[in-house]
Amino acid sequence: MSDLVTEQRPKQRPKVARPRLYKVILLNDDFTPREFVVTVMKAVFRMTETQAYRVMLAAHKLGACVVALYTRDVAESKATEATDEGRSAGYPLQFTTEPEE
Ligand code: TYC
Repeated sequence: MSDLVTEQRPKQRPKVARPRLYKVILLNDDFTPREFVVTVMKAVFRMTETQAYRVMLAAHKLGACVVALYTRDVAESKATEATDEGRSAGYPLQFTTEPEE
């Protein structure tokens, strides 16, 4: 038999805390055409026509709708990109972000 005493290693904790997620929220307005909202969401958020149409309609009826969840940097850059698409076309379309609970 070996005389080696093997010390127990301290319990290792995974140092990979889950990053906080941020919601991208689509806000309704009275001026942006529905089809334009759908086109922007398909392009920026990689949605299908059906998904984009449903989110657009929810925002239209309720005032706002969560589009997707991302890490902070991705949420902010997609919200900015989508809002800029509207501004470039002369529409007040707005996307905001907020942290998930
Ligand atoms: N309310 C707009 C209209 O009637 C369409 C629209 C829907 C605009 C959703 C923005 O987030 C929005 N033309």
